[in-house]
Amino acid sequence: MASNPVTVTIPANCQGQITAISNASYTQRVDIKLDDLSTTFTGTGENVSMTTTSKSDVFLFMPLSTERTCRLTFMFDAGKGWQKAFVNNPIKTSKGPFTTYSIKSEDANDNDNNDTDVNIVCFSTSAFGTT
Ligand SMILES: [Ca+2]
Ligand SMILES: [Ca+2]
Repeated sequence: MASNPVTVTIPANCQGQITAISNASYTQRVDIKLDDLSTTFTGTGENVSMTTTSKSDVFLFMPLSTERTCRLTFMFDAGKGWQKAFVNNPIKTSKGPFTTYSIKSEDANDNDNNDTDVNIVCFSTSAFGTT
């Protein structure tokens, strides 16, 4: 189990996107902070794209020349206000110019571990021209 908030590293010179899917009847919420950028995804239902504060199903970020930390706080509302969820350890995959993170949370006792399913895809802009 990971801490909540959980942090992952966005490599230098990477642009990318963050998306989140709900697989739960309780309302799901993820607060995201990346440098001075922040948003909140919310949603409910099975296999439903969660949406940001501005009603988008994707949060995009531009590359920076330095590595940075993305902080995510996973919550849910079972009718008693926002409570922190259990967060599974992020699964990191690196292949070619892509670095991805899969982070899933659990809000109750069924342990399907998919109530919020966040995917972060980073694409290195410095990969072009390499072989
Ligand atoms: Ca669950
Ligand atoms: Ca579920």
